[in-house]
Amino acid sequence: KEQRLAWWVNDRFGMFIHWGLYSLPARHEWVKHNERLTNNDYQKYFDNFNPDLYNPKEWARMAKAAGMKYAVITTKHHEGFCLFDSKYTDYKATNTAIKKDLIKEWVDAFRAEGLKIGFYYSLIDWHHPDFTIDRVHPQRVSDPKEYEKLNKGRDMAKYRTYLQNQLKELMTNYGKIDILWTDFSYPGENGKGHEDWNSLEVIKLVRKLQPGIIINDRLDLNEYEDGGDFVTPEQYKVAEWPTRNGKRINWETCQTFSGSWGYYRDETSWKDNKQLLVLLIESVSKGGNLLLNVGPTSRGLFDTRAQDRLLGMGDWMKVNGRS
Ligand code: FUL
Repeated sequence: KEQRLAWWVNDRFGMFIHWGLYSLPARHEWVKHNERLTNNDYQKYFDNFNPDLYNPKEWARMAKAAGMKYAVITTKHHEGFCLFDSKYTDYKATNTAIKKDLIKEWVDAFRAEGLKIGFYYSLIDWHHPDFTIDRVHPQRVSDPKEYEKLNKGRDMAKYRTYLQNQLKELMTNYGKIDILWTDFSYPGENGKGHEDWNSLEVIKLVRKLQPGIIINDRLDLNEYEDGGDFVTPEQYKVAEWPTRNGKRINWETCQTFSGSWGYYRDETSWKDNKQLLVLLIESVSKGGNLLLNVGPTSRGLFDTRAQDRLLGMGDWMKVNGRS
C-alpha cells in the first residue's frame, strides 16, 4: 500500500474538477436535489449542453502552472450525466451537441502535461431509473410510508450492474488510471452503502483492472483494512495528522474556492490567495494532500476568478514546490 501511494505522498497537490450539466444553471452541483427537479425539468440542461470552448489542454496547462501534479475529474456526478462515452446509457456527452467523449480528451491533455490521472465516479445516481428514491433524492417525499410505493419497479441490483459495467469501462478504455475517487456522500438508504454499491466487488474489480491504482475511502468499507488508501476530509482543515489504531494515515482534504463544487456564478465567498496557500501549507505540514476544486463553466472555461487563484498558487509553488 505504501508503495502504491509513494508518488501521491510526494506530489501532495492536485486539481479536482466538477463538471456536468449543473454548470448550466450555475447554482450548485446539487441543484437537482435542492430544487427537487424531475428528470423532465432537468432535461433542458442536457438539451443545451454544448461546451464549445472546451480546451482541456488549457486546463492542463493551468493546473501544471499552479504546481499541481495530479487531477481528478467527475466522470459522472450525482445527477447521473456521463462525460464519457458509455455503452450502458444514452445520458452522456456524446449524445449532446458537443458529440464528444470529453473524458477521453481530458485524459490525453492532462497526461501530456505529465499530470497523474484520477476519475471521480458518483455511486449515487439521481437519473438512473433503478436507483432507489431515498431521503436525499430529488424526488424525496415527507411521508415515510410513501417510499415503498415510489420505489416499486426500481431494482438496485440492476443499478449495481450498471455501476460495475461503467467502472469497467472507465478502468479499461482510458489507459493507466492513477486514482479512483468514488463518492457516496451519504451511507445509503439503510446506512449500509457498501451493500447498495456492492463495494467489496467494486474494489476487487478495480484493483484487478488497474493494478497500482489508489482508491479513496468513500466505498463505505471503513471496517476493512484494504477498503481504501486514503481518507478524504471535505471542506475542513484537520487539527492534526489523522490516525487509525494509533497509526498516522494517508489523507487528502478536498476544498472549493468558494462553496459549491460545480460552477456557481453568483457565489461571492471566494477564498483569497493567502487563504488558499495557508490551506496547502497546513495540509502538507500535517502529512496531507490538497485537492483543490475548479468548477468549469458550461461552455468549458475556467472562471477568471479561478484562473487568478491558480496563478497565485503557481507563483508560490514555483519557488517552494517539490519537483
Ligand atoms: C460530496 C458531494 O456530494 C459533493 O457534491 C462533492 O462532489 C464532494 C467532493 O463530495 O460528498
